[in-house]
Amino acid sequence: MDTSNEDISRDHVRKVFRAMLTARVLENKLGSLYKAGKIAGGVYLGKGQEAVSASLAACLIKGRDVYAPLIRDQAGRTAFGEELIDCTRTYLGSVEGPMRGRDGNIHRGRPRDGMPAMISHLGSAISLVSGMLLAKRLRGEMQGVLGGTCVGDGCTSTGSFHEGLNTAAVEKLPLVLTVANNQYAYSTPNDRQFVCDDLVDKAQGYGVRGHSVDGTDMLACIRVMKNAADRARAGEGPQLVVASMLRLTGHGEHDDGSYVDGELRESELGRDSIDVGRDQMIRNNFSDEAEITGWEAEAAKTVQAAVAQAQKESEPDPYQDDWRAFATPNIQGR
Ligand SMILES: Cc1ncc(C[n+]2csc(CCOP(=O)(O)OP(=O)(O)O)c2C)c(N)n1
Ligand SMILES: [Mg+2]
Repeated sequence: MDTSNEDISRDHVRKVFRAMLTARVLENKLGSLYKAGKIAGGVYLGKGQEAVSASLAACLIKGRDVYAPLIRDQAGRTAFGEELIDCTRTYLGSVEGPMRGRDGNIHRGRPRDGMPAMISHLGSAISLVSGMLLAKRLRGEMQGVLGGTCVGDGCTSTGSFHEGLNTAAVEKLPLVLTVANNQYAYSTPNDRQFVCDDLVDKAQGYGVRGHSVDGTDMLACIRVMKNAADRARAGEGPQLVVASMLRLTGHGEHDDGSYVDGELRESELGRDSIDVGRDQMIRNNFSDEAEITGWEAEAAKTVQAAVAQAQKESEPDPYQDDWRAFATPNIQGR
């Protein structure tokens, strides 16, 4: 195993890679459904960012920890334990979904499982996770708890980022804040976004520990994220992890991403973390070609079943709906 962290288990690595693979199969399907006009609203994918996403969420324990996924975190959602049916029901507007068919695509969550619904891509999750962690502290439930969320490079220029990270640092909260630096905020490149040499330099200004990682390198992401998670859980306060890569798709499926620099695409940043991960799995004997092919086939079957199920379910009925928030039981008790 080419990672120096002895306490990273084989099961942990396999879990991360399978979540990445499943997310990619699901996202390919979502992209096709969007292009076929079967999805109302936007589709926002995390292609290329799976390693970062899954390796953070794999460090979190559903039911105990707090995880606030953003639009590119399908792999993280899967690693955290979100059922695929929650995703397909939300995208396809099923009343059986966690948002009861009333909220579009990525704004879904299950707060009782420690996974709040996404508010905005631009930093609101940082304060949200911090607030949930503070609540746990006040209730005396903080022992060993961890919170995690992931934002983009563009988010680091917002007031929400500053306020959220600063407060988390002052309160010394057990938070892993990941920045997926995919080099663009929609079409705005890094050099129009910030002038520090490296986003990880910002950690020092907040008095938190910073970590850098190549976001296309699955094993490196697993190692760095586990280290950051262990430190936060142990009481060292917030950890800022900056991972670099490209998104291998548009900002959303409506966007062809043609503004992305061709040289960047050809660089190491343009590698596909799934290809890198597959190679690492085989080279380090975590799995083999046949097993991975089997995982892909299984993912395709599960995704197909989740889409078919959601497609045959009803939309919400405005005359029946009680219009309360999803966290409040509705008339059907969902
Ligand atoms: C306050 C606010 N302004 C603008 C938007 C529209 N918007 C959503 S994501 C995004 C770009 C985010 O870029 P980045 O943080 O780098 O994340 P990435 O999309 O690259 O993952 C923008 C401009 C928004 N959701 N909220
Ligand atoms: Mg970005």
